[in-house]
Amino acid sequence: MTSTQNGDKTTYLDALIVGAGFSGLYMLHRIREAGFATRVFEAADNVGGTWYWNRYPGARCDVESIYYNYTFSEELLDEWTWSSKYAEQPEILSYINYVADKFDLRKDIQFKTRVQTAVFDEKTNRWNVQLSNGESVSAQYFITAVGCLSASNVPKFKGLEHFKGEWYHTGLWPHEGVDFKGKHVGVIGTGSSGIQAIPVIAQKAEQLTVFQRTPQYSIPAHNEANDPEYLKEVRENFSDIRRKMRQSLVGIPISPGEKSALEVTEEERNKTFEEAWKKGGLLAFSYAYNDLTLSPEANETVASFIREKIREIVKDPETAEKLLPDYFYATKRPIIDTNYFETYNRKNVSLIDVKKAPIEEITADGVKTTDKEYELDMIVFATGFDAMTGPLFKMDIRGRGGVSLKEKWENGAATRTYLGIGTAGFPNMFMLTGPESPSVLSNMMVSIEQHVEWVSDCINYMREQNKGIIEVDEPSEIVWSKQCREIADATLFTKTDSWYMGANIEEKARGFQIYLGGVGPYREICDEVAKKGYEGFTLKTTEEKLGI
Ligand code: FAD
Ligand code: N01
Repeated sequence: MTSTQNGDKTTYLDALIVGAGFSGLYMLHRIREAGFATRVFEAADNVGGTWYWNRYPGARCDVESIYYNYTFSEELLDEWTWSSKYAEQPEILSYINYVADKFDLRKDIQFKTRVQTAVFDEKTNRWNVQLSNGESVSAQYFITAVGCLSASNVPKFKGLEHFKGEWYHTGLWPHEGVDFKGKHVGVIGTGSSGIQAIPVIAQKAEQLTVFQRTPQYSIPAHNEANDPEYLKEVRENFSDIRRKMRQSLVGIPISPGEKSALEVTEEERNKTFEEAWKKGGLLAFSYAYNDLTLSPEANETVASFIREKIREIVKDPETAEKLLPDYFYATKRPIIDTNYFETYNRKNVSLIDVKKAPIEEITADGVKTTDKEYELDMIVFATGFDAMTGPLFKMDIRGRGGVSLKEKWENGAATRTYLGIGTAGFPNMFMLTGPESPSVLSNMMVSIEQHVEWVSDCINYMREQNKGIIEVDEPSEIVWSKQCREIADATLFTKTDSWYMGANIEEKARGFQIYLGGVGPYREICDEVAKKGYEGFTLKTTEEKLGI
């Protein structure tokens, strides 16, 4: 509903959703079906989120496609066929577009519109939202579906503005593509994005120079076309597969090994690791034993095995040495690749260690480290994202008393949520895959569907109970945040500088913001909270709150 008063155009909604990626689209479908007046606002000019923005060469998922899709609609599962084990970005984006059309979602999405500010009005108990096009929206519920990895990070290198060539960030890739033919290209960053892009760029560029700060463990993806017989079997058994995904630790229907890496002989361990290397995949190594992310000694067994593989693949011993990682395996996201280490055997590829000789500045002609200047026609920043809190802090979100989320969380240093879904002082605000939920340490499709379903059930419950306001109780978030930290501190995750820790952004506070207890146990906790009438939250009618 839109009303105009004194020339101000305000749209009135039951629920406003920010973002049209996997989360926002399903959220829209779910609550619109339940009869709520809902609208999505999206900065891009189309649907897709991650898969709209990240169009760099080689981009694909690292969770098998058969698990990396929506599971809420049997019809949709039957209609869509993934061509390969790990679908490429264009195929995933086509899938998202297909979903948007199938469920007629576009009519309730406003594209090219950024949510800039969202302020909770304590008089009306509604969110007043300002959009980048100057329009205003008043909504009862404010739902962020902004993603954990949607705020691209180009480090503040001195001199970038003087660079004469072209430069790109993997997460803001041009739609028309980039022609590397005959070019001297520099790639800065060797995380998942860099490792996917480097082998593809190397095949096209005249010369590729990789600027590596932290060497990475990466294992072969062994991507392949999906066998129709296998897909038939998956379809026939999907109810069972879905149940296992939901009950699992990371949203993929397999369980970690039951033994410690240290309780078997070196020979047995190497046999297991050799099989994992041949099989490939995200969990092949981390799930081989039960203590690889808990015990430094156990972790070292897998780390040294992968280092040995790198030495075997990379022919030049000096380059191989530079590529050897030394942090705890899997405490940065494990990476699966197609010919990554092999790429360093190409004559047109060179590797620069920028931990040893850091980048000083970007010059008009290229990249200057403390050692020398490298002349380049193009620079690709594969430098990642201001993750988790980044996309939330890009909006000015203000709760009770005008306090901003950024202030409340002390710029991330004191992030506090209850279940990663809500935070005290911000009534009727839900964060899909928010900080302190399993989010990025799971198959995100499982976590997204679980959050969307929990939030829509909650909003339905509120309507049934004639309640208008739901707000996290402060003690609940204190306990939840403490529990998140304790679980993380018992692992090796917090012993490594990673984007999970906020360590990739200079000015960002360090802190682990992911619930590591597993998606299965997490779902049970959330279900229990709902069953007990949303225990840990306070629910009120708007009249109660207004004191009428
Ligand atoms: P996003 O897809 O990030 O969508 C958020 C949307 O919100 C964006 O379109 C953004 O433009 C919009 N937005 C943000 N702020 C505003 C604002 N203020 N106003 C308006 N719009 C706004 N996860 C996996 O589980 N498996 C994988 O294999 C996998 N592969 C990945 C590969 C890449 C290259 C990247 C970057 C991430 C990958 N992820 C993967 C994580 C991925 O982000 C999630 O799986 C999923 O796509 C997130 O969906 P989302 O809708 O929650 O967020
Ligand atoms: O980003 P990253 P990403 N100078 O932060 C380096 C998902 N994803 O886009 O490690 C020099 O991992 C930085 O070095 P260091 C997935 O969840 C999935 O690759 O900080 N270097 C690092 O090497 C993933 O984890 C897929 O020392 C600098 C790199 O840039 C997440 O998105 C594909 C630097 C950034 O790596 C992010 O991945 C892609 C500087 N100033 C993404 N600043 C799949 O395969 C940063 N770096 C599914």
